[in-house]
Order: sequence, then C-alpha cells, then structure tokens
Amino acid sequence: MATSCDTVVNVIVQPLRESLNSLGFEVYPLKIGWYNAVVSQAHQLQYSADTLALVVLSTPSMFEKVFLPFLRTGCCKGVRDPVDQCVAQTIKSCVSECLPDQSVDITFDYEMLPNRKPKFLAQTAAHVAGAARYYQPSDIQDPPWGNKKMFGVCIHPRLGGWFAIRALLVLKSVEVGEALQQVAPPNCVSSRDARIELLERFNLCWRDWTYRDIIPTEERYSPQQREYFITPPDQRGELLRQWGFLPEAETETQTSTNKQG
Ligand code: B12
Repeated sequence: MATSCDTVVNVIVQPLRESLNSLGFEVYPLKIGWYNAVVSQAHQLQYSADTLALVVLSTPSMFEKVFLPFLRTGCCKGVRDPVDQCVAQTIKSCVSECLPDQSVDITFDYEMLPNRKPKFLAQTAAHVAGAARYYQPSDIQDPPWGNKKMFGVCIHPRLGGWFAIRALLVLKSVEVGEALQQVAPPNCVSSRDARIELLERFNLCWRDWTYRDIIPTEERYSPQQREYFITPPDQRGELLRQWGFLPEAETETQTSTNKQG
C-alpha cells in the first residue's frame, strides 16, 4: 500500500501517537531506508527502503503514568525486568488497539539476535527519525581520549538525556515513498568542547547521570524514579518490597542486567 505522508501520519500514526503520548511515550516516524543507509551490513533491517517504521521513546512521566500502576497490579512478581515487561505490555496493547488492521513487527531495545547483536540500533533509529541527535565519538576530530573506545549518546532537545529508546515498530505493509520527509534532529550540543564533555560524562561517569543534564531540560526523573534506577538491578526486588509492591518473603523478582531507564 503506497500512501501519502498526510494519510500515514493522520490516519495511521496519529491515534497510536496520541495514545502513547498520554502514557509518557513519544513516537517518531522514519523510513527503513534512512536507517539502512547509515548502518553497516550486519545491522541492516530486512524490509524495503520505503517501509514505514516508528521509534518509541519513554519520557520521565512514563514511570508515574504506567510503571507505578503496573506495579500496583502485582504483575511484577517473577518478572526478570519489571520496566521492560511493563513497557512491552503497554506498547503491544496500544499497537493492537490503535493499529488493529496493520501487520506490525515490534522490536524492543533489549532484544538480541542469535549472534548477540541488538535487533535494532536504538540510537541510530532515534537520530534518523529526528527524535534525538546521536553524538558519536567519530564526529570529533583529534579527541582528547585518543584511541580509547568511547560510546556515543543521543540527546533529546527537550529532555536532554532523561529518556530511553524503547522500541522500533515496523508497519510491514505501509510504504511511504517520497512523501515522508526526513527531519534532522536538533543539534543541541553544538560546540566541540560541549560534545567532548558529553561523551566523557556518558563514558567515564554515567552512573552520576550528569550526561543527562548536558542541556537544560523540561522534565527529569522524579526522586522515586531515580531511586528505582539507581538501585542495582539485583536489589530492585528488595526495593519493590519496601515500597509495598511485593510481599515480604517474596524472592522471585530478579533482574540481571545493569540497566537504567
Ligand atoms: C550493548 C549496549 C550497551 C553495552 C555496549 C555499548 C555500545 N554502545 O556498544 C554497554 C553494556 C557497555 C552499555 C552501557 C550503557 N548503556 Co547501553 N545499550 C546497548 C544496546 C543494547 C546496543 C548498543 C550496541 O550494541 N551498539 C552497536 C554499535 C556497533 O553501534 P554504534 O556504535 O552506534 O555504531 C553504529 C552507528 O555508528 C551507525 N552509523 C554509522 N554512521 C552513522 C551516521 C549517522 C548520522 C548515524 C545516526 C549512525 C551511523 O552504524 C554503526 C553500526 O554499523 C543499546 C540499545 C539498542 N538496542 O541499541 C543500549 C543503549 C545504547 N544504552 C544506553 C544506556 C543509557 C547505557 C548506560 C548509561 C547504562 C544504562 N542503560 O543506563 C551505559 C553507558 C555506557 C557506558 N559508559 O558504559 C541507551 C543510550 C540512550 C542514549 N541517550 O543514547 C541505549 C540506547 C538503551 C536505551 N534503551 O535507551 N550499553
């Protein structure tokens, strides 16, 4: 089905966007071809270049709007990572409600291929969709860290680093052709010095979260959300018990990754 941008955005994407926005998520459209144009062969997504995809970000309010209510339902018992579980459940249910007639492949940030590569590169997807600019070490000439391996980081124009990239939705039978125009993500960390500072914070002291405040932001994680993500994953079950979301003797909730939001 070849569709004009207006039709796709208004008729297909808008209901999903509104529904996820109300729950603390943001949704940005992209074409698979934009993503495949920049990643290496090993990371190519096997869809035609004009296929419509959506990248989904969680914003700070997701914690209060969706995660705390999810915990109150008692669904976190025995779950490996309660946030991942909650996000997956929310996105899947919004997709089936808002896109009932579409065939949608949903991939989450934590999903890996058998060769242990991520199923999609979340930062690249966010950048090509215009959601958050991906600052990569390769953008900086003669970096002060020399040949040391450094990871890149996305910065959102309104949220700085206070967000996570959660999922890629591919609408397999929607081709958008020339109608969907690519928008560059705002370049909010523009000077070389600021970019060096950003990458150093993200790589050398990411646990203090100062990379998230590299620019002034409209929203941040609440004290309760910070407490949750700052707690090492293997101790989050105990924290949920203290908060009253798990019964006293329960030991089932185990999280094995070292993941924050
Ligand atoms: C594996 C992984 C890790 C590994 C390795 C990191 C890495 N970047 O390789 C480890 C465990 C170290 C890690 C740590 C952290 N991670 Co991590 N991690 C991931 C994960 C699952 C995959 C990343 C990956 O393997 N990349 C592979 C490499 C090869 O990709 P790449 O370097 O970007 O290379 C590609 C681009 O350069 C692209 N490309 C080439 N040319 C061009 C040109 C342009 C213009 C563009 C856009 C792209 C592009 O092509 C290359 C591939 O061919 C992602 C989620 C995901 N599914 O993407 C989260 C993710 C990157 N992690 C994230 C975070 C927050 C962290 C931590 C802070 C911990 C945490 N979760 O709180 C730490 C910080 C890093 C540190 N100092 O240790 C966030 C980053 C958010 C952001 N704002 O950018 C992500 C996106 C998860 C999320 N849900 O939001 N992580």
